Amino acid sequence: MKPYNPHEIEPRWQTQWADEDLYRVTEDASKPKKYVLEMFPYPSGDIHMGHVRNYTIGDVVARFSKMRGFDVLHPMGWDAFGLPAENAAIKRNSHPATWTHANIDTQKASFKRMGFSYDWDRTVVACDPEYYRWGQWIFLQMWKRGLVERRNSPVNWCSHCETVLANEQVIEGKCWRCDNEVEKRDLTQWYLKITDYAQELLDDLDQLDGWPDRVKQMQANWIGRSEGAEIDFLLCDRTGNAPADPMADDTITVFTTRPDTLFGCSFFLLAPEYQGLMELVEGTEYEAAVCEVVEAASKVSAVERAQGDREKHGAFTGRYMVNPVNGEKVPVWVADYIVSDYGTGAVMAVPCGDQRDFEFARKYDLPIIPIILGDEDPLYAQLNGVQERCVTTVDWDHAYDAEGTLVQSGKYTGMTGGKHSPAVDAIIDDLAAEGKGKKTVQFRLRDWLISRQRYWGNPIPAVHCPTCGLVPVPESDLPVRLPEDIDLAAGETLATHEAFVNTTCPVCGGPAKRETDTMDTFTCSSWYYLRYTDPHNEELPFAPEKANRWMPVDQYIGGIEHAILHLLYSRFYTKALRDMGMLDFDEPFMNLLTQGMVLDEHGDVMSKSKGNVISPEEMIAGYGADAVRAYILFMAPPDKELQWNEDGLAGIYKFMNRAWRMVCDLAGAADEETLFQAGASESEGEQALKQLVRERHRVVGKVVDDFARNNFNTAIAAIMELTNAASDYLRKCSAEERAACTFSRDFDREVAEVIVKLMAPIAPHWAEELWQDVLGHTGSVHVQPWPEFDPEQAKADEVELAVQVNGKVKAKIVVAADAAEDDVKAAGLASVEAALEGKDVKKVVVVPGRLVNIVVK
Ligand code: ANZ
Ligand code: ZN
Repeated sequence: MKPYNPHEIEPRWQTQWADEDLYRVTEDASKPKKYVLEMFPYPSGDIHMGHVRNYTIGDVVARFSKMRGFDVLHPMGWDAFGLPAENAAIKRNSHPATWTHANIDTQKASFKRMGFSYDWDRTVVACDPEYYRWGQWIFLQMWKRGLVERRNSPVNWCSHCETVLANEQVIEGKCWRCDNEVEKRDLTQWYLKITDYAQELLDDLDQLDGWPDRVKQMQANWIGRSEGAEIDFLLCDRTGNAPADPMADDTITVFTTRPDTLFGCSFFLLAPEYQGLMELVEGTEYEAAVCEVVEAASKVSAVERAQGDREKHGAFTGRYMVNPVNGEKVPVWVADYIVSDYGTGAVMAVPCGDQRDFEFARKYDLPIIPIILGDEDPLYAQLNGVQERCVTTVDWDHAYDAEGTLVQSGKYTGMTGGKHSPAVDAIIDDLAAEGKGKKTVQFRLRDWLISRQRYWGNPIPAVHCPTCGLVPVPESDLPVRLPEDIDLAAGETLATHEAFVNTTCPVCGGPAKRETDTMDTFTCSSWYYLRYTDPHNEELPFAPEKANRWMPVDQYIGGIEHAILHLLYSRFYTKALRDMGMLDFDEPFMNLLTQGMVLDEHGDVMSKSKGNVISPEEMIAGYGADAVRAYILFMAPPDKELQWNEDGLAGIYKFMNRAWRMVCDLAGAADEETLFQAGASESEGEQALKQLVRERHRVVGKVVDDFARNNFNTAIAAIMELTNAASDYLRKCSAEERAACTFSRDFDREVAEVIVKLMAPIAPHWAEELWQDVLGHTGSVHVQPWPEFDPEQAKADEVELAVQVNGKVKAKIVVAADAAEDDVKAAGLASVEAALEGKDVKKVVVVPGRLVNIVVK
């Protein structure tokens, strides 16, 4: 018998598959399509276990789908723009393209060693002008449709990366890439108006049944829809008098989700960045204190400032606003927990109902007027039904933010207040009738800032002309190519590269300057999955009919770190392209699997700095790629963490050797042409054979179910059970006994083939060698149809049930698999007769196939 030698067979099959072009996409419209996609990697060089896990999962799904009769698209590419390449180039005094392409080559070789079934002809490389050209084209179409805007506003700046960042790239106030504290700067930048799609991005999460709830929840929170109202307050003049002309443009509008609390507004807050704040205090005694707060706030990120537990800082401006419901004058303060880019940047502070306002009021000794109470509050008896204000402060230790009864609230007194309460509607309706407010919806989602001040990205196709202004580059001039002759190490940038910058205006032909910002690399990853459907198209980013055939992606696999960033941006791009008539669906990814992390032996995250990285290449060198694949799939459900354990890998390797021998034995037995005839006795051997027949059908059915639910670990466990049954059969069924059975000699061989096919998606080289060399087929196992199974034959004749008395197992019984429930109950009761002596049986419950539970008193 031929021994299993992964190091010999793996490279051999990899070469042969490539020579045969086995994984070329067929585009066979007669079959149902399946698009299996793993998030394309950043080409950082070596692959790590996270890659191996991600791409092994995708490969199993792709191979299984193909054997199940689907027309499969399973591509791979490289998210090849970005800072690491640029930084590496500066350090090495070379070009980012050199570093990037070298890494792509290394990584691609590793992927080949893993035996992944990609159609390499469809590779997308984001830094390739043939690809980024179409990213520019899409940008121009968005511009035409009003989805592109260039505007000045405070932005997130990472001084370490020397570029601005999108909101999504600021994680708890820090740069997502380098962990540096992010600062605010006022800059003119390019934005994509993702907020135009805020409502749809939220609503369509409901279509995504195949996404983890956690990811949908994170997106919903990020989009952050709040229903509320905008309410206008009048600004008093510097002497504190309300403006004589009530239509004066001295109004400041607030956004509130709680208009029902207007009678409890005891001060008014502006964000430190609020436009016009300085005007309010200019030249007054309050100016210095206000400036101090503004100054201090500019050093802390907005995200951090908005966090509830942070100490709040503020200063009085000396000015007053008029509360529109009762004409009361309330003082205006600047407060650092108010952020400028949410709502209007102005807030009506209601310390009795809002915890942040409550803390601020306590710190600065401002009134906390009780206007909403729960009936358990001691004040309730005193104030219930009282319309006029008589109590102006409380001794509470925190705000009351639940539903309650309005008190001291004029004609609204007695109504139920709280978020979405009747009082909210009543007050908004009245204010709206007087022209002082209106219902609105606020989203937390901001427009996507896409311009970056770095070289290694997709150039924004725009020209600044002194005569014509900002002009898009004509489509026929695309791509705007990155200049190759740039000396990054010497500090050269696109902005200082004369040959790049100086151009002519496409409108007037006069001298003009190119835009020198490049696009966020997340623009590249927002549509690459569409390019795979038509990768060589030279007329368009993709032909709509191709994308519409393959899309949406049926199974997408990637890390949870993209729960918001990439997944939200891609959903936006898809919707924008749909509205351009390029696509006829709403959502790009139907099913999303976020794979769990691979941790080291101690459960720690692997990192180069900790020196605990387990190298996939070393593991492949030791056990072969197939064992690494099988191990990764077997050790944990794909969405759970996986703690590395080399003994486990060795265990899987042993199993593969055992199963290999089993297949060889079964194939050998078939060669002997042993004929099975009618069995006479219920011998051990015949039992083992019966069991193997059942297992053969049961396991095929189970693997189909498990694969469909991405439960690869339990599928492999089932395949192990099948090989155990086969081994039992070979051990117990002697040659003579085989000669006394009804089964044909083909059965041994059938079992061998079933095992090989079930393993094919998991261990592709192992299976291919057995299929072609040991079982003697010509043609690849990977294009064979999946084995059939008969659920009837999978049924056991008899099943063993545990018998419990009050939850404790007391006996085991064996009953016919199709026994009636009453018979099972009777058998169960009989088996524990002694234990039931003198007891009162209250209830008998049968859990089919598992147990009989008897409840006694
Ligand atoms: C009065 C009020 C009373 C509020 C009350 C809350 C409770 P969400 O739910 O997140 O949308 N707010 C509005 N703009 C703000 C800004 N730019 N910075 C900080 N806070 C701001 O939050 C809406 C509430 O957050 C608004 O409703 C406002 O406070 C505050 F019992 O108005 B509320
Ligand atoms: Zn940074």
